[in-house]
Amino acid sequence: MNHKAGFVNIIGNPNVGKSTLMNAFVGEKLSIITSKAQTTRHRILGIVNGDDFQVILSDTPGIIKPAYELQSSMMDFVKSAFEDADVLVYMVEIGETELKDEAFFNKITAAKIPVLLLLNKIDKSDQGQLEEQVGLWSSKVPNAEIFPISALEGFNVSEVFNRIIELLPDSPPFYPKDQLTDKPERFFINETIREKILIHYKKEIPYAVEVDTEEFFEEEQIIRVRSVIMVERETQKGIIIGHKGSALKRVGVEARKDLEKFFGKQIHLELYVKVNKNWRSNSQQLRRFGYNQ
Ligand code: GDP
Ligand code: K
Ligand code: MG
Repeated sequence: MNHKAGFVNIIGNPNVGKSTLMNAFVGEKLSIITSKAQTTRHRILGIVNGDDFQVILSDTPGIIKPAYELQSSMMDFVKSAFEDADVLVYMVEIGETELKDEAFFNKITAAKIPVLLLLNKIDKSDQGQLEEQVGLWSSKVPNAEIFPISALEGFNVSEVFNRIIELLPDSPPFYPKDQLTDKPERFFINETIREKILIHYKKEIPYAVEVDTEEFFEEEQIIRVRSVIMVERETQKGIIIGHKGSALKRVGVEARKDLEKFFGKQIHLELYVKVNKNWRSNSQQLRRFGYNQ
């Protein structure tokens, strides 16, 4: 039996549904998903194993023009996505007409590897709009195979996955077959907490926040976790904590529930908030949070 294995990189504008697709493929909630742009800050690997295949997917932050150092580091993750792929997945959503960055777009149309263009969120479109969009994208990216999909509802997702496997080279696996991702447990804890902050706080608060898990102790019955939520200013600290701690408590309760599902174990989650001025513009701090490769 031939074994196939390779790397698949998912790129596209913010909010088109890249993380939703990645999780649909992997079947676990690896990437956090919200309706806000810039939810995904890192490059995240998800690994899907079968008896005769291993697909290594990487979800990337949406393509944006960098305005501060955190954002340029996010775009370095996207650039690296062109360098090591066997298949490129370029995702657009219904109604969209262009990629935010022209240089990236030119890289896609000039790619030497197979490109699958996924037209996502077709659950929100009608037949006429769908046909018009397929026409538009097939002329814009002639080197791509186009798949209309709904990552959220799972429509056409397995067809795309099967096509990816067909396109992968014959190769032994790159990772152990029971491994799901390259990211450590602490990373998922940080991301889950950050997701709740993105959901519950408005305006600039989520973008000023970084989460760092300082302790992770796995015992027989329970996992004990302590994480710090870093903000840039005292006022933000007050907002995160909320009246009598109610806002922070809600973040903690919701994050704990998700983490208990993910780890399949009881979690004790301790959260506290700390002011760490200008972490977003400080290279040393960014490295510490895993942004600079
Ligand atoms: P990303 O920024 O490209 O990673 O996008 P996300 O996966 O975070 O999704 C952004 C938003 O689009 C979320 O609210 C998703 O629930 C939503 N979304 C993703 N896929 C679909 C889809 O197929 N249909 C619809 N209607 N919404 C979707
Ligand atoms: K998003
Ligand atoms: Mg994402």
